[in-house]
Amino acid sequence: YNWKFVTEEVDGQVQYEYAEEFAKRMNEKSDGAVNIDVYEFGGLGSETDQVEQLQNGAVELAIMSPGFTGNMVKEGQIFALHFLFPDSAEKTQEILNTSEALNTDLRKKYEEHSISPLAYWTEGAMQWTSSKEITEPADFNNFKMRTQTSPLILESYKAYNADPTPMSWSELYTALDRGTVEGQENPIFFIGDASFYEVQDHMTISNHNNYVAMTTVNTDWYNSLDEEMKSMVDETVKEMQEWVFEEQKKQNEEWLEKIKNDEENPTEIVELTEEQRKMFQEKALPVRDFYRNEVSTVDGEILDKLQEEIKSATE
Ligand code: 6CS
Repeated sequence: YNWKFVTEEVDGQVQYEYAEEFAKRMNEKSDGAVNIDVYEFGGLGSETDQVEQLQNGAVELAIMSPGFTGNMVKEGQIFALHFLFPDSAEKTQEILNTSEALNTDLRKKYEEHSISPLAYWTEGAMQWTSSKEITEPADFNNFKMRTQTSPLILESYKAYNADPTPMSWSELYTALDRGTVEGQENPIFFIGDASFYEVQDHMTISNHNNYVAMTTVNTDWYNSLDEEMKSMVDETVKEMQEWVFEEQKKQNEEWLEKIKNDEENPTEIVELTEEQRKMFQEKALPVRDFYRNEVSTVDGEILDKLQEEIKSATE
């Protein structure tokens, strides 16, 4: 077997390391029968190009961020809602692992487009970087914010009165450097490894959302695997959940220290107080109605179910 696995990140970053580890495990389990070529981001185009390659079977496996599929799989934009998941990363990951709303209902929605999400996992809490300090919603007034392409992400920043622009991360360093955009959101390891902090003066520890990535496979390809091979894939995907949680945690912690101590590229870091977070939360809450009424094709059923699951997991 020869399979292709594409990621949205480069060597050393969480998605790429995931794919390498996955490939290694599959090769060992199959006694060398499965060989997976892992592709870094860039070689096969933008994040959106990669979605198409998975859909048409040019690649069998992909790590995909729901933030780039929102124009197609509307319900997947659920991950763009700020302050939806618990603050605890562990709790959030537990919900991502067990949620029926996500692993059954949302999966079906993706499968209508030949994408099977086999797992959802966090790459860490998202923070803001910016050219000026951001500690309250008013700081976002007319602020040029880079986002991924899903409409609900743009809507979430419009709720703070910001001026969001979608773009691929491959263009983001230059855009921040030139001031085409003034800020962006990402987990800390990515802010560090992609060097965004070098061209930004401020980082706000906002924990306004978790970065969720999906391990996806082409649906027809997956369904054509024999039972033994399918189980091997499923089992490896499952094992990787714990592995990647530790990997993102390690990378996020290490990069926070590196950013703090990089004297050549000083970054002003502020952590929002609970009161400040509440101000953002208030502005973000109506976006859930937008999801229910304008985005969802099933009257917000998946959101309602997920909210119930979150409630019982945190009670
Ligand atoms: O900001 C982005 O678009 C990129 N961020 C991460 C953490 N992974 C890949 C993604 O394309």
